[in-house]
Amino acid sequence: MKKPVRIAVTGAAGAISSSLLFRVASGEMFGTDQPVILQLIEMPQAMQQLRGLAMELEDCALPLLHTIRIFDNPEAGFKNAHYAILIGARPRSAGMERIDLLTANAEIFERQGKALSANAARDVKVLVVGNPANTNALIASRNAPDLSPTQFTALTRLDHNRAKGIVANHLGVNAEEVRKVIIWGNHSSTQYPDLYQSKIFGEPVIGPQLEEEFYQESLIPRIQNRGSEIINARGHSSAASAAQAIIDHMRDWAMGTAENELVSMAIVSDGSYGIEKGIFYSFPVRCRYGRYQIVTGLDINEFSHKMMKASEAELLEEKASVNHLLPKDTEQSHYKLRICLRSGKFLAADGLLDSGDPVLETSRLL
Ligand code: NAX
Repeated sequence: MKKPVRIAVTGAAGAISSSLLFRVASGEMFGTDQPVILQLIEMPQAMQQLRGLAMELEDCALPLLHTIRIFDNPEAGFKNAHYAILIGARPRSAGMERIDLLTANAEIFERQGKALSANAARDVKVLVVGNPANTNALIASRNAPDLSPTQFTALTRLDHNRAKGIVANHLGVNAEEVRKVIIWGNHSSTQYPDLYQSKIFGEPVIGPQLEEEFYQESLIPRIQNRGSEIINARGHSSAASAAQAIIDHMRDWAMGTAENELVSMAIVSDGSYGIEKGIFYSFPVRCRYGRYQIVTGLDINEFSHKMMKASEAELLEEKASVNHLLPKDTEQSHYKLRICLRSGKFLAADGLLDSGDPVLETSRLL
Protein backbone atom coordinates (compact mmCIF):
# COMPACT_ATOMS: atom_id res chain seq x y z
CA MET A 1 0.00 0.00 0.00
CA LYS A 2 1.27 3.52 -0.84
CA LYS A 3 1.86 6.24 1.76
CA PRO A 4 -1.29 8.36 2.18
CA VAL A 5 -1.45 11.77 0.47
CA ARG A 6 -2.88 14.81 2.21
CA ILE A 7 -5.65 16.58 0.33
CA ALA A 8 -6.87 19.91 1.72
CA VAL A 9 -10.27 21.14 0.53
CA THR A 10 -11.80 24.54 1.36
CA GLY A 11 -15.54 25.14 1.16
CA ALA A 12 -15.71 21.52 2.27
CA ALA A 13 -19.34 21.61 3.44
CA GLY A 14 -20.60 23.23 0.23
CA ALA A 15 -22.45 21.73 -2.72
CA ILE A 16 -19.45 20.88 -4.91
CA SER A 17 -17.48 19.33 -2.06
CA SER A 18 -20.45 17.24 -1.03
CA SER A 19 -20.30 15.60 -4.46
CA LEU A 20 -16.51 15.51 -4.57
CA LEU A 21 -15.29 14.14 -1.25
CA PHE A 22 -16.91 10.69 -1.38
CA ARG A 23 -15.41 10.10 -4.80
CA VAL A 24 -11.94 11.26 -3.76
CA ALA A 25 -12.12 8.95 -0.74
CA SER A 26 -13.15 6.09 -3.06
CA GLY A 27 -9.99 6.45 -5.12
CA GLU A 28 -11.43 8.13 -8.19
CA MET A 29 -8.92 10.98 -8.13
CA PHE A 30 -5.58 9.27 -7.48
CA GLY A 31 -6.34 5.59 -7.97
CA THR A 32 -7.62 2.67 -5.96
CA ASP A 33 -4.22 1.98 -4.37
CA GLN A 34 -3.75 5.50 -2.98
CA PRO A 35 -4.91 6.13 0.61
CA VAL A 36 -5.96 9.70 1.37
CA ILE A 37 -5.98 12.00 4.37
CA LEU A 38 -8.72 14.62 3.99
CA GLN A 39 -8.05 18.02 5.58
CA LEU A 40 -11.41 19.75 5.34
CA ILE A 41 -11.63 23.50 5.83
CA GLU A 42 -14.74 25.62 6.35
CA MET A 43 -15.91 28.93 7.73
CA PRO A 44 -16.40 28.80 11.54
CA GLN A 45 -20.19 29.11 11.10
CA ALA A 46 -20.31 26.04 8.80
CA MET A 47 -18.34 23.70 11.08
CA GLN A 48 -21.43 21.91 12.36
CA GLN A 49 -22.47 21.07 8.82
CA LEU A 50 -18.92 19.97 8.04
CA ARG A 51 -18.91 17.71 11.09
CA GLY A 52 -22.04 16.02 9.71
CA LEU A 53 -20.40 15.49 6.33
CA ALA A 54 -17.30 14.04 7.99
CA MET A 55 -19.53 11.58 9.90
CA GLU A 56 -21.12 10.47 6.65
CA LEU A 57 -17.69 9.94 5.10
CA GLU A 58 -16.71 7.86 8.12
CA ASP A 59 -19.90 5.84 7.82
CA CYS A 60 -18.94 4.74 4.31
CA ALA A 61 -16.08 2.67 5.80
CA LEU A 62 -14.00 3.38 2.71
CA PRO A 63 -10.75 1.41 2.74
CA LEU A 64 -8.69 4.26 1.23
CA LEU A 65 -9.86 6.89 3.70
CA HIS A 66 -6.97 7.01 6.15
CA THR A 67 -7.99 10.07 8.23
CA ILE A 68 -10.46 12.95 8.14
CA ARG A 69 -9.59 16.18 9.91
CA ILE A 70 -11.70 19.31 10.01
CA PHE A 71 -10.49 22.91 10.39
CA ASP A 72 -11.98 26.37 10.67
CA ASN A 73 -8.83 28.09 9.38
CA PRO A 74 -6.57 27.60 6.36
CA GLU A 75 -3.27 27.88 8.27
CA ALA A 76 -3.81 24.63 10.19
CA GLY A 77 -5.87 23.09 7.38
CA PHE A 78 -3.10 23.35 4.76
CA LYS A 79 -0.41 21.85 7.02
CA ASN A 80 1.77 19.50 4.91
CA ALA A 81 -0.92 19.26 2.19
CA HIS A 82 0.23 17.63 -1.06
CA TYR A 83 -2.88 18.83 -2.87
CA ALA A 84 -5.08 21.83 -2.10
CA ILE A 85 -8.47 22.30 -3.74
CA LEU A 86 -9.77 25.81 -3.05
CA ILE A 87 -13.52 25.69 -3.57
CA GLY A 88 -14.81 28.03 -0.85
CA ALA A 89 -15.42 31.56 -2.08
CA ARG A 90 -17.70 34.48 -1.43
CA PRO A 91 -20.79 34.17 -3.65
CA ARG A 92 -22.17 37.19 -5.47
CA SER A 93 -25.06 38.62 -3.47
CA ALA A 94 -27.87 40.89 -4.69
CA GLY A 95 -26.66 44.36 -5.60
CA MET A 96 -23.00 43.35 -5.43
CA GLU A 97 -20.87 44.85 -8.22
CA ARG A 98 -18.24 42.72 -9.97
CA ILE A 99 -15.49 44.79 -8.37
CA ASP A 100 -16.95 44.11 -4.88
CA LEU A 101 -16.94 40.40 -5.62
CA LEU A 102 -13.31 40.55 -6.78
CA THR A 103 -12.30 42.47 -3.66
CA ALA A 104 -14.21 40.23 -1.22
CA ASN A 105 -12.57 37.16 -2.75
CA ALA A 106 -9.18 38.81 -2.92
CA GLU A 107 -9.08 38.88 0.88
CA ILE A 108 -9.90 35.17 1.10
CA PHE A 109 -7.32 34.10 -1.49
CA GLU A 110 -4.63 36.40 -0.14
CA ARG A 111 -4.87 34.67 3.23
CA GLN A 112 -5.01 31.23 1.63
CA GLY A 113 -1.96 31.93 -0.58
CA LYS A 114 0.02 32.96 2.48
CA ALA A 115 -1.20 29.94 4.44
CA LEU A 116 -0.19 27.57 1.62
CA SER A 117 3.23 29.17 1.30
CA ALA A 118 3.89 28.83 5.02
CA ASN A 119 2.33 25.43 5.72
CA ALA A 120 1.79 23.17 2.70
CA ALA A 121 4.20 20.55 1.31
CA ARG A 122 6.88 22.23 -0.84
CA ASP A 123 5.57 20.57 -4.00
CA VAL A 124 1.88 21.15 -3.23
CA LYS A 125 -0.41 21.23 -6.26
CA VAL A 126 -3.14 23.85 -5.92
CA LEU A 127 -6.42 24.02 -7.83
CA VAL A 128 -8.61 27.12 -7.47
CA VAL A 129 -12.29 26.50 -8.17
CA GLY A 130 -14.02 29.38 -6.32
CA ASN A 131 -14.97 32.23 -8.66
CA PRO A 132 -13.58 34.39 -10.19
CA ALA A 133 -11.26 31.38 -10.37
CA ASN A 134 -8.45 32.67 -12.63
CA THR A 135 -7.97 35.91 -10.72
CA ASN A 136 -8.34 34.18 -7.35
CA ALA A 137 -5.51 31.85 -8.44
CA LEU A 138 -3.40 34.88 -9.33
CA ILE A 139 -4.02 36.44 -5.91
CA ALA A 140 -3.21 33.20 -4.07
CA SER A 141 -0.06 32.58 -6.08
CA ARG A 142 1.18 36.18 -5.74
CA ASN A 143 0.76 35.82 -1.98
CA ALA A 144 2.77 32.59 -1.81
CA PRO A 145 6.40 33.76 -2.01
CA ASP A 146 7.85 30.35 -1.09
CA LEU A 147 6.02 28.40 -3.79
CA SER A 148 6.32 28.54 -7.57
CA PRO A 149 3.42 30.11 -9.54
CA THR A 150 3.47 26.92 -11.62
CA GLN A 151 2.06 25.09 -8.57
CA PHE A 152 -1.18 27.08 -8.86
CA THR A 153 -3.91 26.34 -11.40
CA ALA A 154 -7.57 27.30 -11.86
CA LEU A 155 -10.41 25.10 -13.07
CA THR A 156 -11.50 25.35 -16.70
CA ARG A 157 -11.88 21.58 -17.05
CA LEU A 158 -15.62 21.88 -16.50
CA ASP A 159 -15.83 24.13 -19.57
CA HIS A 160 -13.60 21.67 -21.45
CA ASN A 161 -15.83 18.72 -20.51
CA ARG A 162 -18.97 20.71 -21.33
CA ALA A 163 -17.63 21.44 -24.82
CA LYS A 164 -16.86 17.75 -25.38
CA GLY A 165 -20.26 16.67 -24.07
CA ILE A 166 -22.25 19.19 -26.09
CA VAL A 167 -20.40 18.41 -29.34
CA ALA A 168 -20.68 14.64 -28.76
CA ASN A 169 -24.39 14.94 -28.14
CA HIS A 170 -24.88 17.15 -31.19
CA LEU A 171 -23.01 14.77 -33.50
CA GLY A 172 -24.23 11.53 -31.92
CA VAL A 173 -20.81 10.17 -30.90
CA ASN A 174 -19.31 9.17 -27.57
CA ALA A 175 -17.75 12.11 -25.67
CA GLU A 176 -14.44 10.23 -25.52
CA GLU A 177 -14.20 10.38 -29.32
CA VAL A 178 -14.21 14.19 -29.30
CA ARG A 179 -10.49 14.85 -29.02
CA LYS A 180 -8.34 17.96 -28.60
CA VAL A 181 -10.98 20.42 -27.50
CA ILE A 182 -9.40 23.59 -26.05
CA ILE A 183 -10.72 26.21 -23.66
CA TRP A 184 -8.66 29.40 -23.91
CA GLY A 185 -8.78 32.23 -21.38
CA ASN A 186 -10.99 32.99 -18.43
CA HIS A 187 -13.54 30.76 -16.67
CA SER A 188 -16.29 33.22 -17.61
CA SER A 189 -18.48 33.89 -20.61
CA THR A 190 -15.48 35.33 -22.51
CA GLN A 191 -13.82 31.89 -22.54
CA TYR A 192 -13.05 30.64 -26.03
CA PRO A 193 -14.02 27.02 -26.72
CA ASP A 194 -11.76 26.24 -29.69
CA LEU A 195 -12.82 23.34 -31.89
CA TYR A 196 -10.48 24.16 -34.78
CA GLN A 197 -7.92 21.69 -33.40
CA SER A 198 -10.55 19.06 -32.51
CA LYS A 199 -10.85 15.68 -34.18
CA ILE A 200 -13.41 12.89 -34.10
CA PHE A 201 -12.09 9.51 -35.28
CA GLY A 202 -9.06 11.39 -36.60
CA GLU A 203 -11.16 13.74 -38.79
CA PRO A 204 -11.35 17.51 -38.14
CA VAL A 205 -14.58 18.53 -36.45
CA ILE A 206 -15.00 21.93 -38.10
CA GLY A 207 -15.87 21.55 -41.78
CA PRO A 208 -16.60 17.88 -42.44
CA GLN A 209 -18.66 17.25 -39.29
CA LEU A 210 -19.77 20.66 -38.04
CA GLU A 211 -20.58 23.70 -40.14
CA GLU A 212 -18.29 26.60 -39.25
CA GLU A 213 -21.09 29.16 -39.11
CA PHE A 214 -23.15 27.02 -36.73
CA TYR A 215 -20.06 26.51 -34.54
CA GLN A 216 -19.24 30.22 -34.34
CA GLU A 217 -22.76 31.54 -33.94
CA SER A 218 -24.59 28.88 -31.92
CA LEU A 219 -22.21 26.41 -30.35
CA ILE A 220 -19.67 28.83 -28.87
CA PRO A 221 -22.28 30.95 -27.01
CA ARG A 222 -23.98 27.75 -25.83
CA ILE A 223 -20.76 26.44 -24.26
CA GLN A 224 -19.83 29.88 -22.88
CA ASN A 225 -23.21 30.24 -21.19
CA ARG A 226 -23.74 26.65 -20.07
CA GLY A 227 -23.27 27.62 -16.41
CA SER A 228 -26.23 30.04 -16.54
CA GLU A 229 -28.31 27.53 -18.48
CA ILE A 230 -27.81 25.04 -15.64
CA ILE A 231 -28.66 27.60 -12.93
CA ASN A 232 -31.86 28.46 -14.80
CA ALA A 233 -32.81 24.80 -15.13
CA ARG A 234 -32.06 23.47 -11.64
CA GLY A 235 -32.01 26.62 -9.53
CA HIS A 236 -28.44 25.95 -8.33
CA SER A 237 -25.05 26.16 -10.00
CA SER A 238 -23.29 23.04 -11.27
CA ALA A 239 -22.09 20.78 -8.49
CA ALA A 240 -21.74 17.16 -9.63
CA SER A 241 -20.23 18.12 -12.99
CA ALA A 242 -17.86 20.54 -11.23
CA ALA A 243 -16.79 17.68 -8.92
CA GLN A 244 -16.13 15.48 -11.98
CA ALA A 245 -14.04 18.24 -13.56
CA ILE A 246 -12.01 18.66 -10.36
CA ILE A 247 -11.30 14.91 -10.31
CA ASP A 248 -10.28 14.97 -13.99
CA HIS A 249 -8.04 18.02 -13.52
CA MET A 250 -6.17 16.68 -10.48
CA ARG A 251 -5.91 13.11 -11.79
CA ASP A 252 -4.45 14.24 -15.11
CA TRP A 253 -2.06 16.70 -13.45
CA ALA A 254 -0.77 14.05 -11.03
CA MET A 255 -0.95 10.98 -13.25
CA GLY A 256 -0.72 12.26 -16.84
CA THR A 257 -3.04 12.97 -19.76
CA ALA A 258 -4.32 10.19 -22.01
CA GLU A 259 -2.33 9.32 -25.15
CA ASN A 260 -3.06 11.62 -28.08
CA GLU A 261 -5.12 13.95 -25.95
CA LEU A 262 -4.72 17.40 -24.46
CA VAL A 263 -6.64 19.08 -21.67
CA SER A 264 -7.40 22.67 -20.67
CA MET A 265 -5.97 24.14 -17.46
CA ALA A 266 -5.80 27.76 -16.35
CA ILE A 267 -2.13 28.29 -15.47
CA VAL A 268 0.21 31.22 -15.18
CA SER A 269 0.96 32.48 -18.69
CA ASP A 270 4.59 32.24 -19.82
CA GLY A 271 3.80 34.41 -22.87
CA SER A 272 2.88 31.45 -25.13
CA TYR A 273 0.56 32.36 -28.04
CA GLY A 274 1.21 36.04 -27.32
CA ILE A 275 -0.81 35.99 -24.08
CA GLU A 276 0.51 38.47 -21.54
CA LYS A 277 2.82 36.89 -18.98
CA GLY A 278 1.79 36.71 -15.35
CA ILE A 279 -2.00 36.24 -15.64
CA PHE A 280 -3.80 32.93 -15.10
CA TYR A 281 -5.09 31.93 -18.53
CA SER A 282 -6.50 28.62 -19.73
CA PHE A 283 -4.17 26.88 -22.22
CA PRO A 284 -4.07 23.47 -23.86
CA VAL A 285 -1.64 21.34 -21.84
CA ARG A 286 -0.30 17.81 -21.58
CA CYS A 287 0.70 16.41 -18.20
CA ARG A 288 3.45 13.93 -17.41
CA TYR A 289 5.47 13.08 -14.31
CA GLY A 290 3.19 15.29 -12.21
CA ARG A 291 3.87 18.39 -14.30
CA TYR A 292 2.08 20.16 -17.12
CA GLN A 293 3.43 21.56 -20.35
CA ILE A 294 1.68 23.96 -22.72
CA VAL A 295 1.00 22.44 -26.14
CA THR A 296 2.77 24.81 -28.48
CA GLY A 297 2.85 25.28 -32.25
CA LEU A 298 -0.90 25.08 -32.88
CA ASP A 299 -2.22 27.07 -35.84
CA ILE A 300 -4.27 30.01 -34.62
CA ASN A 301 -6.58 31.53 -37.23
CA GLU A 302 -7.82 35.12 -37.19
CA PHE A 303 -11.12 34.24 -35.52
CA SER A 304 -9.37 32.28 -32.75
CA HIS A 305 -6.86 35.07 -32.21
CA LYS A 306 -9.65 37.61 -31.75
CA MET A 307 -11.50 35.37 -29.29
CA MET A 308 -8.34 34.59 -27.31
CA LYS A 309 -7.49 38.27 -27.04
CA ALA A 310 -11.01 39.17 -25.81
CA SER A 311 -10.68 36.79 -22.87
CA GLU A 312 -7.13 38.00 -22.18
CA ALA A 313 -8.46 41.59 -22.07
CA GLU A 314 -11.03 40.60 -19.44
CA LEU A 315 -8.36 38.95 -17.30
CA LEU A 316 -6.09 41.99 -17.58
CA GLU A 317 -9.01 44.14 -16.46
CA GLU A 318 -9.65 41.84 -13.48
CA LYS A 319 -5.96 41.97 -12.63
CA ALA A 320 -5.95 45.76 -12.80
CA SER A 321 -8.83 45.97 -10.37
CA VAL A 322 -6.99 43.91 -7.72
CA ASN A 323 -3.49 45.13 -8.56
CA HIS A 324 -3.18 47.03 -5.29
CA LEU A 325 -3.57 43.70 -3.46
CA LEU A 326 -0.77 41.94 -5.37
CA PRO A 327 2.54 42.11 -3.51
CA LYS A 328 5.28 43.66 -5.64
CA ASP A 329 7.95 41.29 -4.38
CA THR A 330 6.36 38.28 -6.12
CA GLU A 331 5.90 40.04 -9.47
CA GLN A 332 9.21 38.89 -10.97
CA SER A 333 8.59 35.24 -10.10
CA HIS A 334 5.47 35.41 -12.26
CA TYR A 335 7.43 36.62 -15.27
CA LYS A 336 10.46 34.35 -14.92
CA LEU A 337 8.98 31.00 -14.02
CA ARG A 338 10.63 28.34 -11.88
CA ILE A 339 9.56 24.89 -10.73
CA CYS A 340 9.66 23.88 -7.08
CA LEU A 341 11.15 20.39 -6.77
CA ARG A 342 10.16 17.93 -4.06
CA SER A 343 13.45 18.71 -2.32
CA GLY A 344 12.24 22.29 -1.87
CA LYS A 345 14.84 23.54 -4.43
CA PHE A 346 13.78 25.50 -7.48
CA LEU A 347 14.49 24.65 -11.08
CA ALA A 348 14.51 27.73 -13.28
CA ALA A 349 13.22 27.64 -16.85
CA ASP A 350 16.77 28.07 -18.15
CA GLY A 351 17.80 24.77 -16.55
CA LEU A 352 19.74 26.17 -13.61
CA LEU A 353 19.05 25.50 -9.98
CA ASP A 354 19.13 28.46 -7.62
CA SER A 355 22.68 27.68 -6.64
CA GLY A 356 23.68 28.16 -10.28
CA ASP A 357 24.59 24.47 -10.77
CA PRO A 358 23.52 23.21 -14.18
CA VAL A 359 21.74 20.04 -13.08
CA LEU A 360 18.71 19.43 -15.24
CA GLU A 361 17.70 20.61 -18.66
CA THR A 362 14.23 21.90 -19.33
CA SER A 363 13.37 23.80 -22.44
CA ARG A 364 10.11 25.23 -21.20
CA LEU A 365 7.86 25.65 -18.25
CA LEU A 366 6.80 22.21 -17.04
P1 NAX B 1 -21.60 26.57 -1.92
O1 NAX B 1 -22.10 27.93 -1.55
O2 NAX B 1 -22.52 25.40 -1.89
O3 NAX B 1 -20.36 26.21 -0.96
C1 NAX B 1 -19.31 27.09 -0.73
C2 NAX B 1 -18.78 26.77 0.66
O4 NAX B 1 -17.59 27.51 0.83
C3 NAX B 1 -19.72 27.16 1.80
O5 NAX B 1 -19.94 26.03 2.63
C4 NAX B 1 -18.97 28.29 2.53
O6 NAX B 1 -19.19 28.25 3.94
C5 NAX B 1 -17.54 27.94 2.18
N1 NAX B 1 -16.60 29.07 2.26
C6 NAX B 1 -16.77 30.35 1.85
N2 NAX B 1 -15.68 31.07 2.11
C7 NAX B 1 -14.78 30.23 2.66
C8 NAX B 1 -13.47 30.40 3.16
N3 NAX B 1 -12.86 31.60 3.14
N4 NAX B 1 -12.81 29.32 3.66
C9 NAX B 1 -13.43 28.09 3.70
N5 NAX B 1 -14.68 27.88 3.26
C10 NAX B 1 -15.35 28.94 2.75
O7 NAX B 1 -20.92 26.75 -3.35
P2 NAX B 1 -20.48 25.65 -4.42
O8 NAX B 1 -21.63 25.37 -5.31
O9 NAX B 1 -19.81 24.53 -3.73
O10 NAX B 1 -19.45 26.52 -5.31
C11 NAX B 1 -18.24 26.97 -4.77
C12 NAX B 1 -17.51 27.90 -5.74
O11 NAX B 1 -17.21 27.25 -6.95
C13 NAX B 1 -18.30 29.15 -6.13
O12 NAX B 1 -17.44 30.27 -6.07
C14 NAX B 1 -18.68 28.87 -7.58
O13 NAX B 1 -18.89 30.07 -8.30
C15 NAX B 1 -17.47 28.12 -8.04
N6 NAX B 1 -17.59 27.33 -9.27
C16 NAX B 1 -16.53 27.30 -10.10
C17 NAX B 1 -16.50 26.50 -11.24
C18 NAX B 1 -15.31 26.47 -12.12
O14 NAX B 1 -15.39 25.79 -13.14
N7 NAX B 1 -14.21 27.14 -11.85
C19 NAX B 1 -17.68 25.69 -11.61
C20 NAX B 1 -18.60 25.42 -10.49
C21 NAX B 1 -18.81 26.60 -9.54
O15 NAX B 1 -19.73 27.47 -10.11
